[in-house]
Amino acid sequence: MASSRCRPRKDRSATFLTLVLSLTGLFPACMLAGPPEILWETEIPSLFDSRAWGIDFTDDGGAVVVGEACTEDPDIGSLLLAKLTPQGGIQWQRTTGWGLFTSGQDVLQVPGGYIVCGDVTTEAGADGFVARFDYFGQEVWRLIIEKPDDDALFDLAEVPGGLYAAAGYTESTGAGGTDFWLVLIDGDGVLQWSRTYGTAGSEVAYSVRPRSAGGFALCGGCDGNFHMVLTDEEGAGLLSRSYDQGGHETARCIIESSEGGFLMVGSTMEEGGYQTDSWLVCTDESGNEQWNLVLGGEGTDSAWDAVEPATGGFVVLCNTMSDGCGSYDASLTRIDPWGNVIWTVLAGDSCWNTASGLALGETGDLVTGGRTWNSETDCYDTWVVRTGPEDLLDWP
Ligand SMILES: [Ca+2]
Ligand SMILES: [Ca+2]
Ligand SMILES: [Ca+2]
Ligand SMILES: [Ca+2]
Repeated sequence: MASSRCRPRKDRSATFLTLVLSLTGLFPACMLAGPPEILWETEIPSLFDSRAWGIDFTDDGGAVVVGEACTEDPDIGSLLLAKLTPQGGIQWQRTTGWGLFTSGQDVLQVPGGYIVCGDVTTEAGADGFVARFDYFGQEVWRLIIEKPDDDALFDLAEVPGGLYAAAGYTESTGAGGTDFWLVLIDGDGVLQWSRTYGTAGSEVAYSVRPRSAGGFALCGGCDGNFHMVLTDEEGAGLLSRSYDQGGHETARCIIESSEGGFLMVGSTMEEGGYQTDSWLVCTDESGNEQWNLVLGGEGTDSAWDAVEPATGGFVVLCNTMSDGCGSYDASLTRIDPWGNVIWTVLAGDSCWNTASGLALGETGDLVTGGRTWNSETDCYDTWVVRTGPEDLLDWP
């Protein structure tokens, strides 16, 4: 790897501003926070390009990542599943596949193992799948949902009652073009129901979460705008809304905040432009916009995932070419519930470093998964970065 690593940037000016605002009563004390330290980075080497798409903490304090590992032929590849120890050591890694190319998009730790979703490409096109693996990464079952045209499942969420929801897009059924696609399965991989949401235009869902009021919240892109769908418990659509920043917008992640509204994060690109910025939209529980925020600089920026720490507000995972050590770096940006930036931590070296999955541990640790350029082997390796909890005590 390149030797010139830079240290995570501590944004003391933002911390100081937060402190001043807090002392003047404009901020609740819980929003006093400094950036976390990066505890470790792990590169999982592979013969050809590999990457993580999704990540979760495990009950032993380690992490599980899922993604894909290519072969010499970039059209042939396997699902990559790897387990890391709490210290970042590679406990095991497995590749498995059921077609020409199997891509793992998201992973959840569940009792006794892991649930994964993604897509399998065969000569006939792409199909969405959900699969279960045991604690050591051996397949327990798989559900490949065969439909005639292209379909994929990008995000997984645990649903009360031992059920799992997966969301993505389908070209095979629905209102035309691609539509949001939501499936509900039980812990044995039995499909409970499958629903689509869309118009004659092109809708792709990237994220799903169960709502505290019951039912589901989905987000993604629709004809160049952020798009949100809220459903009831049976998946019947309740609300469908788009959010436009005037250019081409795609939402990658939706989370419900403890206050009852939703945060969507993704990217926006000016009409006729070629570089994106990260874009965040926060709504109330009915999808009415409360605030929105563009994050980014001169280079390309995009937001991929978000979590809500126990102290409220959000941590957003972005990839940025505007800041950091060179090419892409991954950034974690702490946002308060009103859309103010509190701190940013950057991870990466002078080469390409991007992350697409973010998970929050019980003690406030963060872990991200993506890919990093390995200049010795000239290929992308799977890359995992873990931080400690944010700094709630150490003030300048
Ligand atoms: Ca298909
Ligand atoms: Ca459609
Ligand atoms: Ca737009
Ligand atoms: Ca970099």
